[in-house]
Formats: sequence, C-alpha cells, structure tokens
Amino acid sequence: PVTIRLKDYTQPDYWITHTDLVIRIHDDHTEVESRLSIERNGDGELPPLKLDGVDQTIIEMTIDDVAVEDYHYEHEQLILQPSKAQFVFRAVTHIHPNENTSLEGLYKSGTMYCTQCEAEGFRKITFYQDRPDVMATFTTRIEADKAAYPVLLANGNPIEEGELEGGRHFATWHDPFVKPAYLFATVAGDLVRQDDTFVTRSGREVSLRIFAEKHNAHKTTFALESLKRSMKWDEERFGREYDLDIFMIVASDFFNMGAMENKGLNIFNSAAVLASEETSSDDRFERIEAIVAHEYFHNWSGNRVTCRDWFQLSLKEGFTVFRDGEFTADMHDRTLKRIKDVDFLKNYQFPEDNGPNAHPVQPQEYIEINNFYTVTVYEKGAEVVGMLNTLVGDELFRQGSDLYFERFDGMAVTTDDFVACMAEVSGQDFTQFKRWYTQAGTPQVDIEQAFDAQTNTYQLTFKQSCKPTPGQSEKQPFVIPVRMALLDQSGQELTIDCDGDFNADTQVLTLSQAETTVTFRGLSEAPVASLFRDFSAPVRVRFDRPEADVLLLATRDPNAFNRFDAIQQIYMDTILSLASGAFDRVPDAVNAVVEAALNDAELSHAIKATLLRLPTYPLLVDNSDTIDAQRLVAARDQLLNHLAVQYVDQWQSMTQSLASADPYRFDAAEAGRRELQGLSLQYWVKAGSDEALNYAEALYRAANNQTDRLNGLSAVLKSDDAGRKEALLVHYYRQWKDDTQMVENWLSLQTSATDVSVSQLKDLMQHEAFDLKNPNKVRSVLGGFAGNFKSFHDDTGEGYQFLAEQVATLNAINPQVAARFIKPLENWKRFSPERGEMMKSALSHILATEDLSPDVLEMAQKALA
Ligand code: HT7
Ligand code: ZN
Repeated sequence: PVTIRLKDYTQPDYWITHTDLVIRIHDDHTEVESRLSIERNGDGELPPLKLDGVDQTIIEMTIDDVAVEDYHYEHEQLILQPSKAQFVFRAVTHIHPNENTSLEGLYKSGTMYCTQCEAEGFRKITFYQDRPDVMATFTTRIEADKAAYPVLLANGNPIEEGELEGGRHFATWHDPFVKPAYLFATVAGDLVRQDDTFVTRSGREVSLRIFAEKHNAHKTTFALESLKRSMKWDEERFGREYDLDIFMIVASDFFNMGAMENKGLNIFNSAAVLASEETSSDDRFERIEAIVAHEYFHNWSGNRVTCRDWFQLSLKEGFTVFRDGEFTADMHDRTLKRIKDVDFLKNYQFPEDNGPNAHPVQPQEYIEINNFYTVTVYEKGAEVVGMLNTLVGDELFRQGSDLYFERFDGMAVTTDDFVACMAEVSGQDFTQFKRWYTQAGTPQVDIEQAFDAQTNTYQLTFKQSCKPTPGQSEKQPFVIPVRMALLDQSGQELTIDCDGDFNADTQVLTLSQAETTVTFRGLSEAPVASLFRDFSAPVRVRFDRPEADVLLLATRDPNAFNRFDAIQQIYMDTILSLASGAFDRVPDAVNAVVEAALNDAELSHAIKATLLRLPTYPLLVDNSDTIDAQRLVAARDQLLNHLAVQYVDQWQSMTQSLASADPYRFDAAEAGRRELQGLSLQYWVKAGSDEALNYAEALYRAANNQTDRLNGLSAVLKSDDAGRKEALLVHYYRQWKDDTQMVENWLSLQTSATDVSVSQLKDLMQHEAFDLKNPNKVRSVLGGFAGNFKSFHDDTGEGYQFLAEQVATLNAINPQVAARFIKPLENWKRFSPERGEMMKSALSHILATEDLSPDVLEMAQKALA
C-alpha cells in the first residue's frame, strides 16, 4: 500500500470541466458511459492523463470520437497520452453493483440501487480524476427497468424523463454547480416519497422530497420537519440560502456511515433518518435532527466550498459539526448539548489522542483515507472551530464565515484559508493557534493556586504540556482559551481584575506559553476558580485543590457545565480509588454532591440526570494508568450499588412521579423527563426489589413510545432475573420483527445492555435477523459487544479472538466497516500484561489474514506498533 502525504500535494495536470454520464442499469451488470470535457492545467509538453478506476471492464474508449488503442490500466489507474490540451474523453465500462458488498461506488441496497462516493468511491463507477480539487458540472442520465425502478434520481435539477424500449425508462438530471466526484449520487428504486416545500429568504420555492422503501413510508415526517428547521436556521444564523430547485433525501438500509451530503441528493442510513415515536427513542430523534441538519449544512460548508485534498477533511467536517452543534443548541438546551458533546469527546476522542492512532486534526499522511473519518477530524475539529469562535467573538466569527463563503465559493480550499478569513476580520494572528490543526494529542494543563491575604491577591499558574504521539515526539505550546470565573464561598461570581491576557467581555483568559502565571487583585478572601467553563478548550486539566473547593463547584457553580464536570471528577476519583484499593468505601463527598443534585429544585430533569449518571468505562479507562478490567467493573458497580441502596426511596419516588400517560411529544422538557425517569428506574432496580422490577416490566409492556419501552427493558436486562429477561426479549422480537430499526435495537440490546458470552454472540449471528453484509446489523452486534466493557473484557479473553475473527471475515466483505472494529483492541498496552497479550494476539491474528485491505492493514499495523 502507498502512503499519501500532504507535503506532496500538487495540482492535477488536467481539469475536468464537465462530466456527462449515462448509467444503464441491467440485472446482471451496469453500463456506464462517461464523456469528460478535459483541459490541460498549465502549458508545455502534454503529460499523460491518469484516471482512477477500480473494477472497470473496458468496453470502449475514445478521445474526440477517435478510438483510444494505446493505454495502460493497472493498479487501479488508467494512463493514456492525449495529443491536445482540450478534448472530450469518452469511456464505456461495465461494473457489477450486485456484487459490490463494500458499499462504495454504485451498489444494491435492498431493492434499490444507490451510490456512496466519498471519499474515493466514484472510481468504482467510472474512470475519473477522483480527487476533491477536480470540480465539474455534471449531467446524469439513468436508464433502468421502469417496473422495478420507477424512481430515478441524481444530483441537481431534473431536466428530462421518458420511456425506452423493453419496459425501460430514463431520467436526466443536471447539476449546474461545480463539484468534486465525491459529491456525485444516483439512486434507482421503487420508492415512496413525502413532499414539502421551503420558501427561501429571497422568495424561491424549493421542492423537498424524502424517499424511502414502501415499508418505511410512515417514518419520514420528522426528518422533513428537521430539514425545514435546518434550512431556516442556516439562513438566519449563517446567512446561507439553498441554491437548487429541489432537495432530496433517500433512506438506505445498507450504509457504511450515518449519511452523505451529495449535492441536492443526500443519501442516509435508514437508521439516521427514519423516525416514529413507536420505534425511535428520544436519543434517536435528536440524532436524526442533528444528522439531517449536518448534511444539509454541508451544502455550503463542504459542497459550495470544498476541500482541496483529503488532508483538509476537517475543513468541512469540523466546521459542519460545529454548525450542527450550534443548531441543536439553539433548537433545544445549550448547556445540555455542551455536556453531551464534551462527554462524547472525552469518551471517544481523548482515548484516540491517547492511543496508537492519535493523529492531528489535519493528518499529515495516510494509507487509506476512509480510516481518517475520525472523532479527531470531526469532533476535535469542531472544538478547534469553536475555540476560534471564542477567541474572535460571535460577531466577528460570523463575518469571518461570510468572508470564507464569499471568497471561496466554487473552490476547493484548505484549513489555512478558513483560518485566514478569521484572522482578516479580527486582526488577530492565528499562526500559533494553527498548531491545533497540526499537533496531535490532548494538551494537559497543570494548575496551581496561591492566595496572599496580605496583598489580597490570588495567583493561578498554568503549565501546559502534551504527551508524545506517534511520529510527534516534541510539541510546541498551544493557544488555549480559558473561559473562567472566580467564585466566593457562596458560589457568587466576583469581578475579575488581573494582569493576564484576559478579555473582560467574554471572560476568557488566553494562554499561549508553556507556563503562565496570572495575578488577580482585590480579593479579600481566597476565591474558588471555575476554569474552562463550558469546556472552552479540549484539554485535560489537573488541579490538585482542596476538596471543599471541588465540592463548592459540584454543588453551586452557576455554570452548569462546570458543575457537571466537578461532579464527574468526584465520581471518577472515587471509582479509580476503589479500583486501586486506595479507598475501601464510598467517601462522604459523593453523598454530598448526589444529595445536592437530588434536592436541587432549580435543575431541569435533563441536567439532573447528567449529574446523577456515573462516568462510563471508556472515560475511566482513559483516566487510568494500567487497567485491571474486572477490578474497574467491580469498583464502578460498588459505587452504583451504594447510590442505589442509599437513595432507594428517592429513586422510587422519582420513577413514579416522573411517569406520564400523556401522548408522546419530542421536545427538550419531555425528553429530559423520560431520561431522568429511566435513570431513576435503573437505580431503583439495582437496589434489588421485585417491586422495581415489576415496575420496569410494566413500563416496557405499557409503553406508547420507544423511549419508555427501552427504559423499562434495559432496567430488566441489567437485573439478574434471567427468566424475565428472556421473556421480554422474545416478546420484543415477536412484536417488532418486521421493523428494521427495531430489530437493530433488539440485536444491540442483547450485546450491550446485558452480560453476553461469545457463544451467545455466535448464536445471535446465526439468527435470521442478522446479516454480516449489513453494517447496521454488524454494528448492533459487534459494536454493542465491543462497547460492553464487562463482557468484552471478561477473564477468558475469548471476546478478543472472536472480534479478530469477525474482522478477518468482514475484511473481504466490507473493509471500511471491518477496519472500525480494530479500535476496541488498540489500547492493549494500557491493560494489565496478561490481558494486553491476549488483545495483542488478536491483533496479530488480524494482521496475518490473507488479502488484507489497506483499511484493515493500516489500522492493525498502527495498533500493533
Ligand atoms: N461526508 C460524509 C462522510 C463519509 C461517508 C458517509 C457515508 C458512507 C461512507 C462515507 N465515507 C465518508 C458524511 C458526513 O460527514 O457528513
Ligand atoms: Zn459531515
């Protein structure tokens, strides 16, 4: 496999200005006829034309209607020598979508044909310069059997449709906006559609259409409503208006990721778009709304302005995640959104930065770009954009964004170009800030404090460091914005008067040196510093301070995010100390913060639930030096049990008082109520009474929505009542076996919400509901299991070998999906030696597999390095 490096980037020798495609779908093959209008980039002697192409059977090729005889097609590249600087290259090739299990390029998903071209799937459709800086207008004509595929879609606006001989028909679409091939899409299927319209702020009427296979027709309304909210929000908040006459979304049951922002024709994983209250939990509704928004927002941040090369992936993804986060915050509850986002970042991105696959937001090299659709590029990338927002302020950030979209419309650009716009509007120099794009690893900030009662001054000393990451042993200091307040002993915020780089308007102190000491004046008593409010920078903070200070933050900090953070710190220290043996019982501090949260009448239900939830295993693992898996399980369980028993009356009364027989409504208040009820029920059941278990079962059986149903069922699944568990799982499957999303939930409940053994997993994979070719089913079973810390890391270590065997099998079916399952094994060095060896041996098993794809090879090699 070849390593691609950012430093080697050069422009292509040729541009493609227009792409004309005819796609003829037949049962046993698809014929693709392409006409590419090509122009030399530069002058002088004509270099060879190199086109990417995978699994193409060549039928015919011409240049300006003259047959091309002299060409080489090997190693997925077609090379030929043009004799003119401007010409039309025509190729007719055959491909086999029915055999395409990689779900890249054109493939069959259930009864329909659809495409996935990002990052490099277009080369599986036809010969092309499959790179994002080659941008062309597209005309696409699709032909297929009319009875089997009555709906024929492609990017842009529809321009023609008609009948053909033999019961076939065609549709032609034209996309006037230049785009790279990764944004190409086409769909052919027997689909039903839900229609709506949106009138843009300039008064244009846009036709909105969501397509799904017939059995899913009743699940498209929520996505359509979400789409309209997104379109309006993007106009108001970012000044972005939609540009084509039509915007379409298609739901596909076979899909590698969540969704894809193809111009005017988004294709979604069914699980990320189809919703109904009967089958979708509150989390799912929230996720669908966010993904619909995310893909829609790409129309500007990604499509109108795209990436020069794949090293710039975070340019579109980091910015778009930031934008969808702002959207959700505006639609629902800003603090809750921040808590959830930071929790996600700490659960998934911090461990990535702390492991063998650590890479910068802008990676410097890759073997397989599909491996770089990571939480670092997406979520840390969004944090970096968020820090720019913090540093320049909301108004200038919007100006910078406007400038970026105006200046680079129709172009393929870099993260430097984006930052340059923010620098230009604000007059700030972001040279040092850009280290966030190029240096991997999570910076650590060590903080010390000193109060001087003589001078009424308080000092904070910040020392930043960043551990070496693969290929980067030395790190330079980052620019770190610290949003902060100083609190008095009652939790009131004090006025800040200090000598540091402090912005009084935004309450942000900016650190840029390895060590910074800031002196705060005019303080008659030692304050309690509330630092990194709302997680103003993606850093680890070490601040060894009196327990009373942490307790004050955990019970009284007016910044709800920091209150959450302080409580989580107390839970985390408790669990890790119980695991290491430093504590033999739960300390009083835990009771104090839990009681404060339970009794706080001001808190919303949703925030209260976040304060009462214990840290997850990935978070605990990421904060441990050496991991003894089963001791960690025992320690977390000890704390869970303690809280369950100690506050059993409160859990019971909250569970009962939070019940509601009202019709289901998805909004922040109702979702918060259900979330807190579900959590209370879990604690109540954990405390061990039959009454609680009966309540859980009744909640499951009487539920009029999926959230309540899952709350009841998961509480039962976490209990020891094997008979009841079995009965409910059987009932669930009988009831819902014809609904794909419900079956996916059923599979994942059995692997993630309860203890599961390898032999049970094997049985589940033999079940009629399972399909190794379907990524959602694979994620439900293998993803659920790998995230089930207790079962995955059980003492036999069988789970590691089992996962390795599945990766080896999946490698031949769907490399992109296979590669994702290497991650659960990659931190083997941090586990106790015996367990680490077992995990390592599973990785070696993967590496020894024949015909390893570049996807799996790259991930396995890195994990073992
Ligand atoms: N831009 C897309 C990323 C993507 C993808 C989506 C579906 C299947 C395979 C894919 N490879 C890359 C989705 C997004 O971030 O919006
Ligand atoms: Zn995206």
